[in-house]
Amino acid sequence: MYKLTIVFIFFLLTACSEEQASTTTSNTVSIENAWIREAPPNASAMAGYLTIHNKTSQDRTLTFAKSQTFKAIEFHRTIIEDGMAKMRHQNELLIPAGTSLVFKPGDFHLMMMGPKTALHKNDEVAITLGFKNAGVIEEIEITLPVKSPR
Ligand SMILES: [Cu+2]
Repeated sequence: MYKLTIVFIFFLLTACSEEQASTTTSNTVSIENAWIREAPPNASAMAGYLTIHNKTSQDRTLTFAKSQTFKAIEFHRTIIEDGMAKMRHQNELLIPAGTSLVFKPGDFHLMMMGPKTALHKNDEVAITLGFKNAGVIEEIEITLPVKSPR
């Protein structure tokens, strides 16, 4: 029931915020600036970015992401090692109370693997994020538009 309420609020917000940057708010975390980097139609993976705000007084841990549109979604971080950019898999990501976690090019990103359909600019992809707090998993659904980087 709790999850259903969150999803419902999200749809209400998106329905009337065409002009604004899309922001998903629940009574736990809020998400903004979510987007997927446009890639060639045959790309085996795509990168997704977003900002997660945890304005609550309790820590949250991002534990999974999933989507019907991709075979799997992992959390990665790009790091520079010996002058080379490498991607490190992150099992889960802690978002301490009162802080934000930013996924951006050259840093944390959603590694969205195995797109099941060719995605083009302006397509929208629904994904579900799972957050853990004191052993309870909360799922939040968001949509990410496909964009070309500025
Ligand atoms: Cu990656």
